[in-house]
Amino acid sequence: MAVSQKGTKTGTAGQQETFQSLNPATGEVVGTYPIMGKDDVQAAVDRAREAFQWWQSIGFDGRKKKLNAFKAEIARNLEELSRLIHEENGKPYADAFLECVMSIEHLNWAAGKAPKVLGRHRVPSGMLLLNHTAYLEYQAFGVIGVIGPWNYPVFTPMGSIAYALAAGNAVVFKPSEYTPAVAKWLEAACARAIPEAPVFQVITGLGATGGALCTSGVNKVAFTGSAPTGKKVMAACAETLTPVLMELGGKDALIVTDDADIEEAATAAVWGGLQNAGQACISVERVYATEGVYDQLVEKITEIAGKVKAGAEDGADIGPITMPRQRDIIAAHLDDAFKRGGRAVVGGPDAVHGAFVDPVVLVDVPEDSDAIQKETFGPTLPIMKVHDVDEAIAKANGTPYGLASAVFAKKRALEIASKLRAGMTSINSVAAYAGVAALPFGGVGDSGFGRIHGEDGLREFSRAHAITKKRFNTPLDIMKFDRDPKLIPRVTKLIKLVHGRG
Ligand code: TXE
Repeated sequence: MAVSQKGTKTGTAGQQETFQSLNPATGEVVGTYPIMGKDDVQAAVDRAREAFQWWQSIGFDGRKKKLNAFKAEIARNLEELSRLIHEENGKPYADAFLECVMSIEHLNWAAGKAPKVLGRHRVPSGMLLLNHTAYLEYQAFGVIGVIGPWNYPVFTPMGSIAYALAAGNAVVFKPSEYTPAVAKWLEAACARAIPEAPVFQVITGLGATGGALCTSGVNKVAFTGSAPTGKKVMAACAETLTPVLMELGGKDALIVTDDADIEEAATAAVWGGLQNAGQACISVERVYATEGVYDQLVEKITEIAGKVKAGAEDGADIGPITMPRQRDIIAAHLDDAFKRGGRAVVGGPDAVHGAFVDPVVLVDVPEDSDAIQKETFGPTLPIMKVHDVDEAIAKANGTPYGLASAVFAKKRALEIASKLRAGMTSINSVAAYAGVAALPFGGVGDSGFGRIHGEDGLREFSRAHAITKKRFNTPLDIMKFDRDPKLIPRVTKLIKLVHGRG
């Protein structure tokens, strides 16, 4: 049986090559899928282009009804989808369930808010053009290509899919080769809810299939994955000036100050760092604690994290590492940390075993080591002592990434949050922003650009269209050649009167 997943070409179905997705805990085959080539991808995009025409024709209200039916289809079959995620991605059922529930919330919000956020509305036309009515409307791009990851196989791509569909686009989705079954499930659910046209299709394959999507003539590509692959996607899209949205990795910091609630901070740090075995772009990957609370925090985190169990059995808190080669990265970061003086207060050098990685809490790790600077994407949590809040902020901002962050503090919490170079910050919790549909999600620097979720997420999948409508003529019309010679002096006077006194 093929145990390595990515790139495992397992055979041919007729002329078509196939690949398998495997249960990362057991190695059992979850499904066999075609490796789609350029022609298959093009055919899907062409079908999407046609579906887009119908999707447009039913308007915002029609789409809202249809997307609510899609949402209901997911909600009615929540257990089945959660079990499939558990099987194909490896995460515990409860975590799979949580990501489905959050995705339903987002689908609901996007469908409900799209008419108001994107629909045509009046904006002030200003003093010089008061004889015009000004309108702003957001129009769909057409077909959006979504390229997704495996770590949250529903929640992450749905951040693009739901918002792109609600904005009036058709979507062609290339899921990660580690989680095609989950994507096909979503496609089938959407087809049951919206049988009229394939507004949401899934294409399966490896990296080259994603590459083919980039050059297929889609009107925008929303990519979630690693920065190196993101650069390849951008380069491919540059050939056709196809705009891109980049949701890349992170090295998120959690700051704990002297006036924080230590019990709360420790509980959240352990959850934020270890849940989904640390395989989240918004995982807590570093903790900075000020001197006054450092010892107490390390003690509390040690106590809580010491009880977190990795395994496939019921009751295990974290599952296997989904992508086999990630285990080498985690092991290398740990190795580097230990060689450079780091110590484990939970777990140790033998944490990586088989498909699983046991939680590791580290202290005394130098700031320039891989465990502090690079994305580990595993259940490891380094805690660093800092002299004061300013040092914590400087260190939190000291990597090329800038996705999310968390602050545990009382007095200066909002001030600290505003100084963090990150797209999102939760105060006295972790990852709360991801569950607030109205808040945008995305990063800066090596964490990418563009936003999913919220009003920004809806606008990300549409283009602004500015319209003016002249209602009557005024003597102040300077936009013609045969204007009254006295007009410019008059307007000069007016402008000075209105704007010249500041
Ligand atoms: O990502 P890739 P992988 C990080 C995490 C992990 C690393 C690699 O650190 O170790 O990325 O994970 C498709 N043109 N994140 O290998 O390679 C590919 O098929 C177009 C962070 O999964 O970036 C898959 O569907 N597409 C992240 C998707 O890109 C291509 C979540 C992601 O693959 C392609 C996951 C190409 N040339 C991993 N090559 C997050 N931001 O949450 C590959 N793909």
